[in-house]
Amino acid sequence: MVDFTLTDEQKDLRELAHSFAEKDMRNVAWEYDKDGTWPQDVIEKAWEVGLMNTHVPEAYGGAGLDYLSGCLIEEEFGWGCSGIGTSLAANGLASAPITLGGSEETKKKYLGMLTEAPKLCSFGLTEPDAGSDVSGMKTKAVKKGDKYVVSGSKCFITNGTYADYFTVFAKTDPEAGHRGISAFVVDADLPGVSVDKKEDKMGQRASNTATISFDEVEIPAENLLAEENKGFKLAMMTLDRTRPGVSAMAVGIARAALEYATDYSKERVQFGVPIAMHQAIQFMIADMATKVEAARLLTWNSAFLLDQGVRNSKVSSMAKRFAADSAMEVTTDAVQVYGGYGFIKEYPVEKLMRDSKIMQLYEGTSQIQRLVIAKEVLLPRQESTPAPDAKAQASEQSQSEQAAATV
Ligand code: COS
Repeated sequence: MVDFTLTDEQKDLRELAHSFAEKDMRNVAWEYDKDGTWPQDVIEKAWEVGLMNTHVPEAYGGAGLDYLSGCLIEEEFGWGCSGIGTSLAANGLASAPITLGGSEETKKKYLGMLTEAPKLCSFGLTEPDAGSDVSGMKTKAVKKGDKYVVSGSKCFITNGTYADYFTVFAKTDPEAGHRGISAFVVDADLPGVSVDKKEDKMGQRASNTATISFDEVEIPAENLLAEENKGFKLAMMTLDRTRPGVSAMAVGIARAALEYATDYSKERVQFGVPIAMHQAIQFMIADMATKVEAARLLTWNSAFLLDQGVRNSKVSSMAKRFAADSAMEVTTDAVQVYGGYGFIKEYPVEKLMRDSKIMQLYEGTSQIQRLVIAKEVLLPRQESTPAPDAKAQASEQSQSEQAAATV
């Protein structure tokens, strides 16, 4: 039996995240969205109050929070502004490969960097010709003595312009398909690293999305994460751990849209009564509320499994698929409830509709999630992937030792 009764600590954390989302995100969200401005001040405040890097283990200065707690925070980020929320959460994606596969030295240096100051890091997996098809990447890392030389280009990199370092996936054995990919930490200030392009996006405009190029960048061999040629698995294990957070952010967007639509339906009068009195609107509100609730339950379950040390690939993809698609549907319906006003920027729901589209695209499209789900249903994998984190910490076994053993 699953019991989702939140602990007092989790309730306090949710309250903290909600009040931050209300006071420091929502009230500036539309301004940042309009100009596509980088929310540096919000990032610094979030870092100060402890709402960033929450999964970094305590040993490296982080909060070492469980995944369910992380989802509580990310739902509030989605509710406040998912554009700013994505900027705040992106360190979690980029640092997970280090937590999972970094040596003790690497973890001390690069995880410690995030907790000592409001620094940022970015996850470099996607390339112009390799999005869903991770194995098709062209970026190469060639071993030369005690260094690797990295060359290639990564696109759609969240926080790319402002990152202090990148976790980069590159081919170390180009003939070996997914078994020839390795992962590295690359400092952003190394010669040969350049930020080429900041994207002008439809939604989540407060988040920074850039193309990063690596021109013969020399990195120390000890910046290799996990073992050589185990990078594909490291990427998949990372995404298993971060998709619950993305799902939670989608739940937050949908919840915000539901709240706006509900309030509006009680105020807007047509045919002599508030439109909430019309069954056509009631049925939409009922479906929207059901989707929010179902998406949250799947999301919490995907995090709960991780917190129990159970492999969550299938449920993680189910949560991401369902929550992202639900956010798109619920925000579209919210615009419908507002009628013509919903299409106008002066009203809040058009931003939510634009913001939710990316939820169906980043960290794996809804179609990729279905591929993962189908594979897991048709060919279930037997091995379990230990969740790092709270439990591993409790047993005082280093996360990387545990996880790297399975990468
Ligand atoms: N955990 C650990 N290992 C995993 C894993 C997981 N969740 N998923 C797959 N693997 C392993 C498999 O066990 C297999 O190992 P072997 O080499 O020992 O056989 C290997 O990885 C390849 O797995 P699989 O055959 O399932 O890979 P496919 O190429 O069929 O599918 C997809 C890979 C399409 C699912 C993958 O490329 C993917 O997730 N793409 C989307 C990437 C994405 O989300 N991009 C967004 C970037 S972040 S914004």
